[in-house]
Amino acid sequence: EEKKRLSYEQKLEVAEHSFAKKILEIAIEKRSNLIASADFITTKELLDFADFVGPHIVALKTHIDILNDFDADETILPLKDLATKHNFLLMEDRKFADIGNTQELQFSYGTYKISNWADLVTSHVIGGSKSLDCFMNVGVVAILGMSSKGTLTDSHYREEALKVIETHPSIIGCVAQNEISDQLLLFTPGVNLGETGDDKGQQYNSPEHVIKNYGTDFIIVGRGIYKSEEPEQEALRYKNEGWKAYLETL
Ligand code: BMP
Repeated sequence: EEKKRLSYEQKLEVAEHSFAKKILEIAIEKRSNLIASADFITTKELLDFADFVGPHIVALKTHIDILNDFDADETILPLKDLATKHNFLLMEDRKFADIGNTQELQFSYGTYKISNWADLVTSHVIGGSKSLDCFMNVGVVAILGMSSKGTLTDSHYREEALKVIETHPSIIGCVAQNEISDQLLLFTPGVNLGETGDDKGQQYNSPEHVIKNYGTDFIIVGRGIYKSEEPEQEALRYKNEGWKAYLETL
């Protein structure tokens, strides 16, 4: 059953976290609720893609550790320039899942120094509330439920995870495949217009399905866009589908 939802403007009025405000402002300005997942293994592909789809997205989601040729100067500096040029946020899909001390180290040190450049990071909440205190100057998107077949994020897990999520000030929203409260932003991956899944357990729904049935605020699309012949055109298509579905639920 479709239900009425709060508009991005209404969510912006009550948003407290600076990055929640930021992503809502970008959504309103660009009339987009699309996040492109840029799962590339070379910097050149990542940067070319970011430049092509940049005008149509609110955020670019990265798995920075899959790059074969990561280099802070060659990868991150131009990526940040593109984020500024096209006005999108950088969302690192690190899915932290450890104790606070280790997460703090993983967030700021090592090869990727995520805290230097990411606006948003994903994190499991399996380590409990205190483990999330290390994420400063960034918006945390908590993993509530996964899109893959057989995921362990069942209703009991999600109920307990929500207790952590709803009380932690660094968390701006959730990655999930179900409706959540209006106070949190809902990010939904597993979105594709042409496929129902892959042969590795991924499960897909359309933008319209997730936006109308779960109240998704931001759709996350990977292969649906970056594997297509014309990624820029395809990004525009997902953007338009996503925005149309959003308007229809107001
Ligand atoms: P694709 O659209 O190509 O299936 O990619 C989905 C992206 O979203 C991947 O980067 C994956 O890591 C991420 N993702 C997901 O698919 N399901 C989840 O539950 C959580 C994710 O972060």
